Amino acid sequence: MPSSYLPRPEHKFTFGLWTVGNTGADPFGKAVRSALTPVELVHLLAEAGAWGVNFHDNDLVPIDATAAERDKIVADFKQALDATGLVVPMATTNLFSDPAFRDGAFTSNDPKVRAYALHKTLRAIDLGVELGAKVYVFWGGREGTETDAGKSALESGQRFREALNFLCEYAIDQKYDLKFALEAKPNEPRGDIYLPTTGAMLGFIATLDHSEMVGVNPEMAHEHMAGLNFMHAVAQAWGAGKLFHIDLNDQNYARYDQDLRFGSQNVKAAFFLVKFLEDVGYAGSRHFDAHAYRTDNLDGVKAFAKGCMRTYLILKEKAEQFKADAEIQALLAEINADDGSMNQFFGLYSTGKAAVLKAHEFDRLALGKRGQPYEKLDQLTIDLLLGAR
Ligand code: GCO
Ligand code: MN
Ligand code: MN
Repeated sequence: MPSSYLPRPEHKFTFGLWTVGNTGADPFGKAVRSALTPVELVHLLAEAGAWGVNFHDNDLVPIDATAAERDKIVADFKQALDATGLVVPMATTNLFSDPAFRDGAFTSNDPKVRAYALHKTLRAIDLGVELGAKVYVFWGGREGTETDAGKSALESGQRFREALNFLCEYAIDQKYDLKFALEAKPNEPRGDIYLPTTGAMLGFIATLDHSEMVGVNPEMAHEHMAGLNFMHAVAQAWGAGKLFHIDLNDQNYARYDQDLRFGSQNVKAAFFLVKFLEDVGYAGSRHFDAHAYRTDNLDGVKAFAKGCMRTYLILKEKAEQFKADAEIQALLAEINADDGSMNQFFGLYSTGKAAVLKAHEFDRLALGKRGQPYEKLDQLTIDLLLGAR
């Protein structure tokens, strides 16, 4: 029955250096695992079966590295990629760890910080492209406020827009084959982060000079922190042609950012998400932005990485079962039944169509009497997920 759920390159599973490299440090306690080098992390990911590895500029090259140190680190990293066959589909900038960014990067009230953020990102884009990245992620972790007394939300939006317009022009100018993906998060580390949801990002993207090269990188935990349905956000992004990347993990709704192993908390939400991505034929990276429990040692980190991919593949198989299940499909056919009699009213507007529609008599009471067998369908889904079908 079950396949071996082994990850293969065509599944496009990726992890960030910061995910498997997470040492377990949190605001209440120090690291519990020793830091591995980027080269060691590449080998760990290759052994786990990942296809790709992503990084922030400073996951790879420390912020205070000399030019010679940078070149050596990049050369070693490239060698590890060659040796393992891992690719770098995405890169990003760390615009949140350094104290310089305590009040934001592109939205900082200090013009010197805003200029430094651009400088750092230009160089990080060069580094990402050098290593093969085709998607460049922007997560504005510090772009926000604790108090709105001193920072204008309107002005911050304009600053963020100008920065992205500038960076788009840079990528075009350099003839880089690169798309940008904006990642939303409602809070943490700021009290409130600007553009807190994927929907807000989509609205913002439409205001950019080069909106065609800018999409989103929705993250499951972040939409859940905002109390939203992640799959719905992903569907909106997909429908708009803007699903350039995705961050998979898990989260128990409105808590601190938990970054749990994919599918470990909300199995049903994870199922509908995987089903959606597979049904529409999403062809981008399946990136896991999560980390192992602080309780665990290195063997737990490996189990975490394998677990993310295994759960995805199990849910993918469940999605196929859902499609092949005669009883489920019969219910769906009943739910979506359409005798075509209303087609005359849909589609393109015309004066005549509106007139005929206004004159049509509807049996409103009969419409209200029709129920839908969603309880039955949902229980069949649960049975399927729990292995009872
Ligand atoms: C978080 C974010 C980050 C970003 C990463 C890449 O909550 O910390 O999800 O992990 O995804 O900085 O942009
Ligand atoms: Mn996150
Ligand atoms: Mn993320």
